[in-house]
Amino acid sequence: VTLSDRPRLGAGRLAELPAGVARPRYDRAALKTGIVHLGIGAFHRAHQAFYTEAVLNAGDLRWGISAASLRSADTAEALNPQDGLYTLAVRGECEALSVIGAVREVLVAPADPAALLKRLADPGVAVVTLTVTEKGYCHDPASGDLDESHPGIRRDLAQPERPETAIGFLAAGIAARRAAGAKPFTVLCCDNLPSNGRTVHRILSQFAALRSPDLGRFVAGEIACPSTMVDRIVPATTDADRAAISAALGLEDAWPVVTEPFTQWVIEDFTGARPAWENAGAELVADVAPFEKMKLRLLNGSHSAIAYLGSLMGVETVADAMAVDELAGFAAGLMDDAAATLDMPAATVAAYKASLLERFRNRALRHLTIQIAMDGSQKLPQRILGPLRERLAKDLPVDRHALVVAAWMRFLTGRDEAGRPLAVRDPLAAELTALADRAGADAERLVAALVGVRAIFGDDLPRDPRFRDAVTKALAALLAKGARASLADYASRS
Ligand code: CS2
Repeated sequence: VTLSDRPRLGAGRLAELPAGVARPRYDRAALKTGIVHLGIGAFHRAHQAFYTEAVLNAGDLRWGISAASLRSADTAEALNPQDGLYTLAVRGECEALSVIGAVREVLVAPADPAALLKRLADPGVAVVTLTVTEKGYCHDPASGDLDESHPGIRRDLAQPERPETAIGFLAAGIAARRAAGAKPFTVLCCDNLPSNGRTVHRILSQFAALRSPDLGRFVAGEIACPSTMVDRIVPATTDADRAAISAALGLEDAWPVVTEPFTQWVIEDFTGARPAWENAGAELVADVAPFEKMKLRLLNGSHSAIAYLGSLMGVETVADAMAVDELAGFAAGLMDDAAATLDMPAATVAAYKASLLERFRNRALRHLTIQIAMDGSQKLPQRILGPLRERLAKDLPVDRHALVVAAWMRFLTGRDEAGRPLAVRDPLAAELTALADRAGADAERLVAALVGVRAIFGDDLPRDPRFRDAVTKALAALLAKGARASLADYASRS
């Protein structure tokens, strides 16, 4: 990143911001740290930090955020020189800019794990939020259990006082608080996992039990991991975004975040201390499951469909994909198919579907299909295979969901339909691309090779002839005539 010679955004320069730019209305010097966040990326900054900022603006200054990167130092290097300040650009019909002050510091866990452990042990911290992406939980996506053979988990078990993974840090923080007689924190997973709270509770308890049976029982019995449904589309920030936003501020912001107007946060209510996020629009409910299922299957499921089919066709962004009639029609059809597996009133689902199609058409965002295509092995189970299984159980056709699986398999061959390279970024990339290479461009062989990956497909799907036949047929069509022509067939069938 090359910065201009404008002065850098920072605590001492808030008064210089143009009048139209919102900024913290509270005294940042009086902020306390009440939240530790693991995995500070663009999503956290556009979502949980945005809700927390509203709580701080309302005058409750207990909830400043100490955020950590578990991998690279990039965010810390961009934000710490700005005193944690960054711009949130909300782009719809027009653009609204706010400078957010909720993040007090960004720690780099690999460089200084002790600093993060110290924050986790701080009795003033009541909530630990996480956005470490699906793969950050070191679990087996098909079963939802801890992956005990995961290299990070093995290292964290060997060296529990110097953890690397989010799970290792949580366990170490919990153990330290327990030893000091401090109240446990609440763990709030904000990633797109199925039953995310329950899943994290299971993984964390399993990990803790491997550290010691006593700690395992403590985590299982005493640590609350309420489920949440998080929703806001946040494309990766580009250099063009940086330049445009810094120019509008008149100050250099090394890492602003760009997002859409829509935002939603549904949280399973819990008894531990927490910010009054409901005053900022979050919904506190008794059961998140129906919301989460609807979101994962309608939004994320059709996102993945657009990502794989679109990138095969050379379509760069979600908004561009929505301009291709066959793709937009397929996304809507896939949502209808997924809707048959939900426990939500039909009118709610219909309104949600309409709002999604409109959000996907937002041309002010450039949400890249290749960004959404990453980590398919971690995403397909809850987005596509879950609803597919439920449709099989109800004897409903699974052609559309099978086409998404086939498009992902075709994607793994590493070339789009014009022969251009496609980057396969996935924790299982080496295994998946080797399997795809060995099978070659043959539908039967490719399906046979890939459905054998248990961590994705489990034991049941590879044995189900309805599943295999539907995927094989879809893949044969993709290979023979390409995505656009294949999609035309699905439209005529609905
Ligand atoms: C997307 C999500 O990258 C992806 O896999 O489907 O990040 C999506 O944009 C968010 O879940 C929206 O809330």
